[in-house]
Amino acid sequence: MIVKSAEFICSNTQISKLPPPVKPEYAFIGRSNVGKSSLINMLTGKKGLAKTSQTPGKTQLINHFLINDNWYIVDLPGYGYARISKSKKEDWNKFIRTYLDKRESLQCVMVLIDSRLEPQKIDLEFCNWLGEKGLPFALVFTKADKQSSIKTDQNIAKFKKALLATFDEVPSYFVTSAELHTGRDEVLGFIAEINQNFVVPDFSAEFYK
Ligand SMILES: Nc1nc2c(ncn2[C@@H]2O[C@H](COP(=O)(O)OP(=O)(O)OP(=O)(O)O)[C@@H](O)[C@H]2O)c(=O)[nH]1
Ligand SMILES: [Mg+2]
Repeated sequence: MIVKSAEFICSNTQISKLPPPVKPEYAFIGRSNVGKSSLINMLTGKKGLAKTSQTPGKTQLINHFLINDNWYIVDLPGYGYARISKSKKEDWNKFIRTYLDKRESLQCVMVLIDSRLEPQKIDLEFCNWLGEKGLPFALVFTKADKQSSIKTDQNIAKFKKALLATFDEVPSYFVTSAELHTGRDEVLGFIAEINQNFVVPDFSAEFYK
């Protein structure tokens, strides 16, 4: 897929203020600082599109970006950020989980996993929650430039094995580096294929007012 245009549309805390669900949408989610915003910038080829930061907790809202006037990338706040208060964490849970569970046009949740780490409980729990809700997801291993490909492969193998404790099969997965542009064609190709089969879902026009 060639990305001809990528534009910021809106930031939201309210689900009813999101754009009407008439275009296919892909949510990028993962632990705080895993590289969600960097990956979005790499995929779109626009450096400053999504705000990145060395400080975890940068992205706080549901951010919609329209690609090629045809589909949405959604940048979400990270989970598992230790320094936010308990009540804020609960807010995160409610708000993001409601978005993921209810968004009619959401085609696939792109779950970002830090390729440098052994399987983390919080990531596995999140995948299991997606599985329970029947939400399609793919794994995107990030920051692959930070260690040898052998180490990356070992961590991916461990993650797959851990998932197989609760899933019958491993979902699609991608190895990426925002730094080296690794995995760009693969992730965009995956999305392009799903976009081809998109049918505008039933939704309440009253709700999105
Ligand atoms: N070397 C390397 N660094 C990366 C890569 N992706 C992200 N980073 C760095 O990791 C840090 C966090 O990146 P962000 O893209 O802001 O992460 P995020 O997941 O959006 O973070 P929050 O919005 O705070 O949850 C930044 O310092 C990035 O430069 C990568 O592929 N390679
Ligand atoms: Mg971010």
